[in-house]
Amino acid sequence: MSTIDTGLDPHPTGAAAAFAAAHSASHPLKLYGSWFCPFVQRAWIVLAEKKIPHQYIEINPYKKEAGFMALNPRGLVPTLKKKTKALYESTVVCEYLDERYVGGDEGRLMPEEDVYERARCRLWSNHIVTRIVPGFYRLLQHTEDKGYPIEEARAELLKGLREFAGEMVDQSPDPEGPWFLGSKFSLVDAMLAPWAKRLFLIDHYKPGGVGIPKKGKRGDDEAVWERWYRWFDAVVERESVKATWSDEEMYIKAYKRYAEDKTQSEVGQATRKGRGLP
Ligand SMILES: N[C@@H](CCC(=O)N[C@@H](CS)C(=O)NCC(=O)O)C(=O)O
Repeated sequence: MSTIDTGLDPHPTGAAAAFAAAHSASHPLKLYGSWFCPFVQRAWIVLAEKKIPHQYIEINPYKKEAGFMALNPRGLVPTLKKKTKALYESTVVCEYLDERYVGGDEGRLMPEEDVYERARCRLWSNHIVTRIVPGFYRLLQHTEDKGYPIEEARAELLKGLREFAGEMVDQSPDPEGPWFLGSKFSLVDAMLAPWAKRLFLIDHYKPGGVGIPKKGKRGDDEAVWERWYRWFDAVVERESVKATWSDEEMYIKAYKRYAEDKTQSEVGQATRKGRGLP
């Protein structure tokens, strides 16, 4: 059997190693995760934002060990376990953690009073899940032998990012930001942060990189891309995002299998086959 995915480095490094170590003692609330996984980082960010006591358990989800499959028949991380109950799917896990635990400086990460604003947050989380994240993998996994040019994959990702930034310009209660909801960090920010942090991998591995147009060369989109960078600069500096991040070179190593399109991960296979992500 190929070890391309199962042979990944087994532990977080850098700040994420310290965060994992600080949450290694046994606790009834357990997060099963993998240091390299952006879906896990979503849940990790919410745990950090809300200062939720928990136990972090690092696993390799590609090994499909029986004990893990019994918790999550999909065999994916993040998987959350609370006493005898389990939950999975990062968006579901994050909403659960936000609703169940009140703590942290920010309080709830979804708007509480305004039902429309809450629905709008779900709409743009859906945009991240169905547009930006698939676009990220399609560009990162692009190779010369694909039946479409890299420009097509790049345009798809840029469109998703531009629409997200455009929404912040047009609709945010405070268009200055920096967050999706203006001055308040929300679940929408946590949903996208892990891929924002990983955009550098596309610049590292793919000719032309992400390709966000340079200042002064953005035509009608100048304000939109300015807003994108205001959000991006804030998100990569957010304490919860930095605390759940390993050493940069470890991601470069771990994502080589995506860049060469050799991963057997479910995300990688779905991207290759043009199917929806797991
Ligand atoms: N839709 C899932 C996706 C989770 C996911 O794909 N996690 C990856 C790691 S980044 C995984 O567990 N992969 C195992 C596999 O592909 O076999 C979520 O949002 O939680």
